[in-house]
Amino acid sequence: MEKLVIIPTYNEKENVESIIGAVFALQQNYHVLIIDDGSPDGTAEIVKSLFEKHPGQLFLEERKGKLGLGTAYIHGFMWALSNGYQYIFEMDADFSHNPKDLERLYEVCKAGAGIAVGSRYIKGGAVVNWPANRIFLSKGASLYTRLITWMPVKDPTAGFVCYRREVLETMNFSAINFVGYAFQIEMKFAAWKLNFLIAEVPITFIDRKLGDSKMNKGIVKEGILGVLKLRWMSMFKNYRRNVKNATPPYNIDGAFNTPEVFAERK
Ligand SMILES: Nc1nc2c(ncn2[C@@H]2O[C@H](COP(=O)(O)OP(=O)(O)OP(=O)(O)O)[C@@H](O)[C@H]2O)c(=O)[nH]1
Ligand SMILES: [Mg+2]
Repeated sequence: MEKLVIIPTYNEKENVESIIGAVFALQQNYHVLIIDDGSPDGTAEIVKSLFEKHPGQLFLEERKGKLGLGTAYIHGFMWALSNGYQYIFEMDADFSHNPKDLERLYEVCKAGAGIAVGSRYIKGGAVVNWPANRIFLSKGASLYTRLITWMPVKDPTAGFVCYRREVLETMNFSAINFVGYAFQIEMKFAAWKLNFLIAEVPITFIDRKLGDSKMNKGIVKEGILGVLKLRWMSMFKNYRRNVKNATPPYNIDGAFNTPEVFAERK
C-alpha cells in the first residue's frame, strides 16, 4: 500500500471509466480512490461496476451532495492516512492531467520532496487548448499569489500533486479554510509554512474534451480573497501553529485516531 491516487468526481460519467483504466494500465501499483459527491449522472454506479475488474485496488467514497473539491480531498486524505498509504496523489478525472506523469511526481517525492507539484508554469510545462481568458486567469492567479504570499511556487493553483504521507499527517485539516482554487493554494501554503520542500515538475495540462467544467465565479472570488486571508493569517493569527497537527494521525471521520489504529500503522 504505497501509492494512492485520489480523484474527486462530480458528473464525470464520460471520463471516469477511462481515467481509472488509464491509471491501472500504467501497471505501477497505484490504488485509486474516487470521491464522488452524489453525481446525478450516475458516476458512482460506473465506478461500482468496475470493482470486480480491479479488486482491492479501486475504492469509492460517496458523499451526499456537491460539497466542493477541497473537502472531497480532505476526506480522501484522511482515508489514505488511515489506510496506510505513503504517497498520496491529487488528480482530476477529466484527463487534464496525464496519468503517465504520476510516476514523475512520485519519483520526485521519493527523492525527498514533501510535495511534488505538476506545474504548467515552469520551463518545460505547458497548457494546451485553453482559451486565452482561462490562461490569463490562471497565470494571473499564479502571479497574484506569489506577490501577496511570497510562496516560491510558480503554479500555486495546480491540482496535480503528490504528497508524502508525513506532509498530510503534519497538517490539521480542520484549519484548512478553502474549497476551490484557494484550496490548492492553501495546501501548498500550509506545507511551505510547515517547512516541507515543495518541488515543481513540468507537465502539459490539456483542457477537458468531455464533460462540463465546474469552475464558477464563486471559486475565483474565493481565490482572490483567500490569498489575502492566508497572508493576513500568517502575519497576525499564527497560521503556522494552527495548521500544525498536534496529535496525528486522523481517522476517516475527522476525529483523532484511536490508539489501536495508530499502533496498527506503526
Ligand atoms: N467530489 C467532487 N468533485 C468535484 C467537485 N467539483 C469539481 N470536482 C472534480 O474535480 C476535478 C476538477 O474539476 P474541473 O471541473 O475539471 O475543474 P477545473 O479543472 O478547474 O476546470 P475545467 O477543466 O475547465 O473544467 C474534476 O475531476 C471534477 O469532477 C465537487 O464539488 N466534489
Ligand atoms: Mg478540469
